[in-house]
Amino acid sequence: MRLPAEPFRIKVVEPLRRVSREERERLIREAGLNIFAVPADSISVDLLTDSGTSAMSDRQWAGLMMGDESYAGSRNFFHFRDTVREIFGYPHVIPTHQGRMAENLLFSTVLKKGDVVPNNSHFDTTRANVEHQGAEARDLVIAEALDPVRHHPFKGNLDPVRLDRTLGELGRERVPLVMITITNNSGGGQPVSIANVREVRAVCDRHRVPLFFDACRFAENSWFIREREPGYANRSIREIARELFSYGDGCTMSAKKDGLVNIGGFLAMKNAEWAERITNLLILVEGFPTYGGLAGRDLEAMAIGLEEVLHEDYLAFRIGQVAHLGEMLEQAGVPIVKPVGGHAVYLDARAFLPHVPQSQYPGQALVVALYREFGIRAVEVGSLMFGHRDSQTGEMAYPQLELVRLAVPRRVYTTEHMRFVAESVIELYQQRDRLKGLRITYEAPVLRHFTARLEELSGAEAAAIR
Ligand code: PLI
Repeated sequence: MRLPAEPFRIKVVEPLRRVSREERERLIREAGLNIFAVPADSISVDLLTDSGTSAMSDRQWAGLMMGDESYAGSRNFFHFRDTVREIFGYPHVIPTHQGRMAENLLFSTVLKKGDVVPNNSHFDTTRANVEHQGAEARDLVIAEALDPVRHHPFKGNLDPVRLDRTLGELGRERVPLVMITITNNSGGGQPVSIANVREVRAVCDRHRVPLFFDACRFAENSWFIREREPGYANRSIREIARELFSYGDGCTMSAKKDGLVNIGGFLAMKNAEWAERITNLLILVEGFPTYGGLAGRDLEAMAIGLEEVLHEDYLAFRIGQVAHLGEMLEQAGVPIVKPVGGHAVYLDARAFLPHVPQSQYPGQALVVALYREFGIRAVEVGSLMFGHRDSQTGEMAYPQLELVRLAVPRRVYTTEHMRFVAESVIELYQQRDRLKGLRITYEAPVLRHFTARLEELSGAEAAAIR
């Protein structure tokens, strides 16, 4: 694969501090082996998330200076609203400070206790916001998505047969809306095809249930449609996005991803009555409808970012950079989730560290070693994040996939940074036998991965815990 050169040149640089191995060893120990507690200026390449970590363009920075900070009717709101209408095609546009607030407003308005929301895979904040209303977040992704090495061009697809069955059983009284997450973050950043969206739409129509998108990475999803779906090779990314959204009734959006901004989000929809109720709630908890928890300048940066993310040179490099990282790892035999998704490469920690059982957090052990040895920050998406005690049996239950996500921020790192990451992971893979399992010494009752503290097991302890 030939990766195009970066389609930008660098005007401002942010120096990275050199941190010795001794200092990293001390910092990660003080952090209780939890990478969230390591200060960001002690990290060399930060692949914790692609959310809110984009580099803005010179046009976006210029847009900040054009911020109109009027309480009501800021000109930046109209620019933002018209941009969203043009790309997404939904008339009602409600700004929020980030994606989870859009989710919270939508679900607070349309869900009631006992409802069910089907989705290909809920992202964790989406799931938490559904459950916060006493409703069930039900994942209906296709079976291929659960096998890390199974190839499928659209591994994010929602299973229309299981959706039909769910809607048949529960009816529209219990399912106020269906969602599709593009790309499917929890499933490895995998895309959803237009054909699948059409099928899902048809099922929703049969049961008269609205369809919403979680649109965080819509441009990346549209790129994959052009690359992989028959009939789309000659369409522009903008046209594909417009068609995709035309099958839905609305969307939630964290613009911290494909809005190319550090903060921002929105809701957009067709239903005027829902929009009115959401707007009334927005005024109570977030802000006036023409700023929604943001400054005018943030709306301007978001309007410009939503346009820039559709540029084909940008997307060719973006998707290519992530694919290239995956390719370097795969060539060295490092086990990764395949095919590589849009925003991240996921290491398969179970295959990477077969000698560490899930009860000893192999994904987190990998995250700790990547930081200690090379200063790289990744995030565990496995037994630490999702492991829990089964309420019925009292036994520990672990997720099917034990992954480590290397999420690539947009327009931030160069090809050389990615080479450094690949070489580091490969070196770690060659020394994988030396890595030890971990044990939790502190955990919070919910979302424990953010604040948990852990320690490394000795060889004898590891054998005893198995
Ligand atoms: O972080 P927010 O509140 O702007 O957005 C929440 C959110 C919603 N849906 C999806 C698919 C996401 O990926 C998402 C946030 N993702 C984060 C923070 C990530 O690290 O992937």
